[in-house]
Amino acid sequence: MPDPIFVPFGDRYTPAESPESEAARFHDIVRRRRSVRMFSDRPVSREAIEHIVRCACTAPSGANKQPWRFVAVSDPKLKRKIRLGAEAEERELYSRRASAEWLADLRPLGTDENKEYLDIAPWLIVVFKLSKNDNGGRVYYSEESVGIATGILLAAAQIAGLATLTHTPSPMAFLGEILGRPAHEKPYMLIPVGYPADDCTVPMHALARRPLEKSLVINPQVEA
Ligand code: IYR
Repeated sequence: MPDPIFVPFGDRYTPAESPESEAARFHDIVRRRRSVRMFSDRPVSREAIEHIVRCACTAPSGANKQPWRFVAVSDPKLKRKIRLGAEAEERELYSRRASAEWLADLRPLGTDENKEYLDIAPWLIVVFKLSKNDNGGRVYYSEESVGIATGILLAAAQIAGLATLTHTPSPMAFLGEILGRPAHEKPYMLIPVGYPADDCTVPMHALARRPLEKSLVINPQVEA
């Protein structure tokens, strides 16, 4: 087992402005991210996708095992297969699997089993979570690690001016089969990436964010 080696924290990010104004500027960008289901077929370069995934891969992960794989798909035939696979699962969900409560919760989003956007968006990034390393070794906190990486991916796409959707057709085993992934790669999320269609609409319902006081609690004082 090699001894740990420490090096000076050199290449630090030091923004020009204060933490308050830098965070506020970031908020002004991320608050405008919307889950988009109406994409334009306008192309997005492979280079843009590479930069976005490079951002995602900076995520912290348990013991730095980086338990993720991002499979980027632009090939129309593959996208079609993915669409058909997703629609088959979603048909089951909407007609049988989902409870009445779930369907009622989805109603304001106006979603259904039709997933045309999987054909239209120029890229589908399929996120896989590794259940073990490629060399068979252990991974740790993979759910958290891949979740963080996916969050950074969404933010990077937003900064790049690209829209995304966090799509989770369930179950997602068909993605591993269509994309020929090994058994230790578990489908985690399907993320269409592209520009919104010119006439894109988004559900009003999903715009609302709770006021900060409902999400942030500071210094709760509990009597001993
Ligand atoms: N996966 C389905 C259903 C769905 C579920 C949730 I929770 C959402 O927030 C949105 C949709 C679909 O994509 O239609």
